[in-house]
Amino acid sequence: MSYDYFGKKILILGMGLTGISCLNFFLKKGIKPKIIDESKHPINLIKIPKKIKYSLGNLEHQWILESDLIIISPGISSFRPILIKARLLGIEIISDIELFAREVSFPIIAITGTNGKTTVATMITKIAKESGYKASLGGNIGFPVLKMLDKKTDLYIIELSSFQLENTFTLKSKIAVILNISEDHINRYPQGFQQYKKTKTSIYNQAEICIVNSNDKLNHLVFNDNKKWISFGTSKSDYYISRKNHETILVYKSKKILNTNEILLSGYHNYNNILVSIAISDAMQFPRNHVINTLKNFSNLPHRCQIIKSKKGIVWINDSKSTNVNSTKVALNSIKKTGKIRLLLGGDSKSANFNILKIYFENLNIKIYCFGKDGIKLSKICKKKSIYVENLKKAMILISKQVEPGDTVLLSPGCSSLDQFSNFEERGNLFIKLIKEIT
Ligand code: UMA
Repeated sequence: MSYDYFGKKILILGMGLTGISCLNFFLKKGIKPKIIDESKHPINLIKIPKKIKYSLGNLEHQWILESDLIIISPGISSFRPILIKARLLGIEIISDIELFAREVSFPIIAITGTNGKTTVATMITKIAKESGYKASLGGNIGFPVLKMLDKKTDLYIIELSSFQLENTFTLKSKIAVILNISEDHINRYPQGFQQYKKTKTSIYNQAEICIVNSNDKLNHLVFNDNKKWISFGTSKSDYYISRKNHETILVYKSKKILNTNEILLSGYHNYNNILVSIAISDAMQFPRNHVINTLKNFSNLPHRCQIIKSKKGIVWINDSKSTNVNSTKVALNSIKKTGKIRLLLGGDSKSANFNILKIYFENLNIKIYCFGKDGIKLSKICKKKSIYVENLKKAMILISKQVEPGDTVLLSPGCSSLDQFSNFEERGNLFIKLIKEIT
């Protein structure tokens, strides 16, 4: 079905990455939408051509109720009263994903989940390219889906957040995957976790092949409709992880696929990401040898438990992407524990409860270097193993004097970087630079 937007009053909400991609999409079709942003000084204002009417500072605008079609950016809640009112008046509100879904003719692999989406989407893109596809990767990963329409492509891999799924109705993916669902973004959903979960599972609505995590309790789904369902997770699933005799093996229907000793990534969450990537690849009939080779050599994405150096028996790991306490927990669970762990923890803790780390600190052979805005507070979680240092640089100078063969130096701050850096990338890059200077 081809959609005709001519003659419609179109309004875009949000001037971020999504809003600008939607604007360009319509401009290429010779259509001039209006655009609203609640910020008085959105950074993308310079990207708005003179001929486009825009309004800043307030969403409560008459334009909303006068529109035929509204494209909403994912950062804006669909449950805002004015948008509920617009819907009641019959005004269509859709996401950029919906616009994209209406345009594409090549297969789509759609991936969502609370954690791991970027890793799996990146793995699949690599495998698809190795297998000869001109694969494009976009979505929540930071590259709006509409921009993918400008690329020469024969396969789309899209990472989707629940926000993006909220106003998406006709996405017909070849494969839809939910990696996992745990509590997140609950403040955005008036009916709480169940509503978040339902939004996520809408990814399956019109998919051909659905890949489900057997550990997620998705009781409201009907599994015997005319779709193909593939499961992973528990030992009763099609794909699962088996741990026997100190070995961790990825298995498909009782047949061994891969021993985790053969891969660069570590940690149970990563084995799960690899397992799902194999399930997607099999469903796409990517050649197994390309799949296994790519996954064996896949190392962590920048700033995510990324091994920067392993020399003289010392491993240096950059997990600067860790901006909440749970991600530090995952990092501590995933690293190999040979000698002492030297953990760099700190920044702005956003008032989170760090006490869940206490038990880890007490049981591990660890020294914690706490820095930044909340460094002093964090050093009190396990006083006898912690030290407060003003900033990352000073902490690294201290570590350079104390580190010994067998140790792992882990930057997994568990905090926002904004107290001392512009973003987590800048924090990670400084860590990498300091490693080079020290070693
Ligand atoms: N704005 C309003 N009112 C609001 C919220 C935002 O007017 O209530 C305006 C802001 O002033 C700003 C613009 O909207 O000018 C920003 O729009 P946006 O927040 O939707 O962000 P985009 O730049 O369009 O980026 C979005 C995703 N952001 C969010 O979902 C918050 C990006 O995911 C995504 O990469 C991008 O589209 C391309 O698809 C980021 C994200 O944080 C990485 N995602 C969340 C997550 O991963 O947890 C869901």
